Amino acid sequence: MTRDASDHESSVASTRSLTQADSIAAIATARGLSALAVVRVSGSDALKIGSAVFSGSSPLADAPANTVHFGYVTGPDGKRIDQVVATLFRAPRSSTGEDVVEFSCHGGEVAARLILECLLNAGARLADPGEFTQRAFLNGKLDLAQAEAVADLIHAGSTLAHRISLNQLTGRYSQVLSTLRQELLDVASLIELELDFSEEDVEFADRSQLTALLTRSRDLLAQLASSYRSGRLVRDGVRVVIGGKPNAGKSTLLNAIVGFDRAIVSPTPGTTRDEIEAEAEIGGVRYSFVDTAGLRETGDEIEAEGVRRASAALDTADVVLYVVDGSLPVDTGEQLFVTSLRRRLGATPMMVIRNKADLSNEVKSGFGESIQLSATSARSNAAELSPLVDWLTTAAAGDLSSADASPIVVNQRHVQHLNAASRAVISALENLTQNVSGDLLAIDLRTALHELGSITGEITSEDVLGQIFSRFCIGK
Ligand SMILES: Nc1nc2c(ncn2[C@@H]2O[C@H](COP(=O)(O)OP(=O)(O)OP(=O)(O)O)[C@@H](O)[C@H]2O)c(=O)[nH]1
Ligand SMILES: [Mg+2]
Repeated sequence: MTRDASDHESSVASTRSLTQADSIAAIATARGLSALAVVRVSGSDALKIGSAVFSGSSPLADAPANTVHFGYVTGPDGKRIDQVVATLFRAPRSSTGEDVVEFSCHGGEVAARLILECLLNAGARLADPGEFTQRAFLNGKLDLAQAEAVADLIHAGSTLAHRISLNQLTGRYSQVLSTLRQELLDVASLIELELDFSEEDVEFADRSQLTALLTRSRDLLAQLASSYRSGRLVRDGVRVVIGGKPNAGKSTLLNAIVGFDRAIVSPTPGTTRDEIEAEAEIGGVRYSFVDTAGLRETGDEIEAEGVRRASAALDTADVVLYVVDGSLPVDTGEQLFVTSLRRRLGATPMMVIRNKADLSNEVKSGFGESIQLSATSARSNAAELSPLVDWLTTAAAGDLSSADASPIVVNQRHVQHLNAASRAVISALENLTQNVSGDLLAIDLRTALHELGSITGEITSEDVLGQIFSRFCIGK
């Protein structure tokens, strides 16, 4: 079991030597008008470089760790550039694990840029995207899953996406994975030990305990992998396509859900042509609602293109709301269409909305699962939408009430490794029941360990690291 440890050491050591020789600087805050901006420098010369540009009551380089200093950044010509507060951290107790100085200066387009120029003049190099976080990873401040959570946190577009990323950043997810990995590592070591003593026919690893552990691992891996559907929707937002025949009230429903008159509503069938999109956050999740052209055969070329797009939009939806005009007699052709649409969508959740309940509250069966409402009334009375909202929050994003209790996977890279680990564990279980030789079992366990280690970065390659950190912005 020493193989993955040495893999890790060699890959990390070579990456470290490539990237950590110099001190890096960047603006850490977004461009634009703001009260404050932050420029930071990290590396073995950070204090020397920070000191060279700073004039305060005492030199920064001599200051103790974790201290804050008021003063000025001055240019090479001695002229003051901005009034700043410099915060100083000493290795290893800093975000990157290196010496770090952070200058809080005034916001706007100029001050931060000039301070950065001063730091570069004083010997720092402009940081690559994500390089601060990459250094934190290489210095053991964060594992890879936590480092990825930093990018997700920054990109979070909804309250829940933010919370899931924060849970991942604070290490809850990594903890679950590393506990699992450690347990598998322990039994894998025993199996390998048995192989060393193969002539003596001994069993160090209790087979019933091993079966129990592998069964538990299989279930946990399956649970994590299956949380990805919800996780992805929470991270990227849920695309809800509203379809149905002309005049059913699709645009009225869109307006009611988002709370403003986004789409044109009219009694003329065929009003909506292009897709109309509007966003709303519901229950902490970001939804993008897409109103489409009413589905019908039409001789109008423009409307026909709208219908073609509407039909294509249904196939790219995460969730479909199919609106039926409930005030009209049941159209058996439409019932057949709804049945075939459900089949076509497969696992994509779909709900039939029987609209215009204010005109007729007759229950029309034959559409499968449905919700009756009045989109017109819902525009002024949000309570009318409650059954739809309740269904959406569970159907679309799954049961996320457990987001704090058990980790939700949001990263496709992780799912691939989780699925590969899961396959290896299932194979190990099969080998165990069939009593096959220990070396096959050892191979399965090693594979599972390798896959789990790839998520948290115990095992990694420069290519993977490069790919992950290039997603970051400069300064992070
Ligand atoms: N009484 C009543 N009328 C509604 C309701 N929902 C929509 N309508 C009316 O039905 C007509 C069509 O509504 P739209 O929202 O434009 O219908 P649509 O499905 O977007 O139609 P197309 O864009 O033509 O496909 C309008 O006159 C709406 O005011 C409802 O719940 N009750
Ligand atoms: Mg419309």
